[in-house]
Amino acid sequence: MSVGILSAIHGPADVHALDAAELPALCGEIRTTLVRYGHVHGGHIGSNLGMVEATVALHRVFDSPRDRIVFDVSHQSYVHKMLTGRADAYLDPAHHDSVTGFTNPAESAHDQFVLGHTGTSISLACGLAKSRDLAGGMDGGSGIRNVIAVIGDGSLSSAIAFEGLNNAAEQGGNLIIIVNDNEMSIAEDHGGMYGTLARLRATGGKGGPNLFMAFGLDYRYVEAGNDVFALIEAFEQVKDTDHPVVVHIHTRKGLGLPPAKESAEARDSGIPMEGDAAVAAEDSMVFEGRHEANHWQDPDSSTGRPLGARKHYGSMAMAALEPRFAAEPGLVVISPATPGSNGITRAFRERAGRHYV
Ligand SMILES: Cc1ncc(C[n+]2csc(CCOP(=O)(O)OP(=O)(O)O)c2C)c(N)n1
Repeated sequence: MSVGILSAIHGPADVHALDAAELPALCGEIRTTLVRYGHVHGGHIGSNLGMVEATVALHRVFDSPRDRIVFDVSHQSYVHKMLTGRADAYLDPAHHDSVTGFTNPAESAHDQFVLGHTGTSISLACGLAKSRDLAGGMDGGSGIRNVIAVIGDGSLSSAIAFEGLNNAAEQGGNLIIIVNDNEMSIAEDHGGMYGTLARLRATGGKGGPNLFMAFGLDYRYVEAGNDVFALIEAFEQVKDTDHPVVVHIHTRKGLGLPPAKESAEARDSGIPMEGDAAVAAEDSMVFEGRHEANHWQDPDSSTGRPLGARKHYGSMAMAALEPRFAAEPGLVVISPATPGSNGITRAFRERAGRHYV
């Protein structure tokens, strides 16, 4: 595979120095690298594949680490790591374990926090922006300029994300919130907020009610969230903003993986074929399934496919609970929006109905 551009990126300055015409090829190289890395190593590949162009555009427009990028969950930071001196960890199988799957300041000055919980990025970014502004603002003593929070639509429903949105407008000052809307959490999104997001997508960001404007925030919409040039233009417009602004980008999770039905990875992983969108969402799980191969136990008795240990245990637990639903109306299975990796299949979810949250 050709990775001539990526392997010459040792930091954001190298992304700045590229010819604009090279950026789509860089995105292509990153995508190929992610897919190969996923085969060998496992990881949250689907999330990262959807964020390739946005991450390249962020590092093209902004100047990390003076401009601070705070990822939510941080499971979509592999591309960021590739562009901040850690490309080798993804290019060379011998170095695959030299980085963690999440951001980590011990790894790089370009990583702000160690985290894995959903919903945290906006509040954390508010804190960074506040410390900047207390020290005299963008040109003050903190050394911090633009503060950028990246959050997925799935994570956006977290209570702490709402705290961050609520705080941001009153706090004021420079804060850029990138809402990476790929129409999926790890599995499908749930909750009343998602109809609002869907209407915003359907109307090119013009429809109402606008959740973000209701919080008192400025708002932009980018439909072409996998077009690196459209993203660069949008990010340039908000760079150095003097007030909080949401940039809502519409991206495609798992972009670059073969369609689910033909996907050998999906077949091998034991993930049920749930149609393109759902499988795209659970691509990360596809590859995690592969990663769990070391711990594989018995194959799924109905499909003969191997199951990861966690999924295996989860599906046994669901099989034991399901017959009890009829007699125990208050019995409920609760998942932190990670059904696939816990053996809670879509078919089970449908059969469980109100017994599944
Ligand atoms: C507090 C908490 N609950 C649940 C999870 C499990 N989890 C990890 S990522 C994620 C949502 C991912 O969706 P999104 O934020 O849209 O990001 P995407 O992967 O689609 O880019 C969830 C629910 C978690 N990490 N933390």
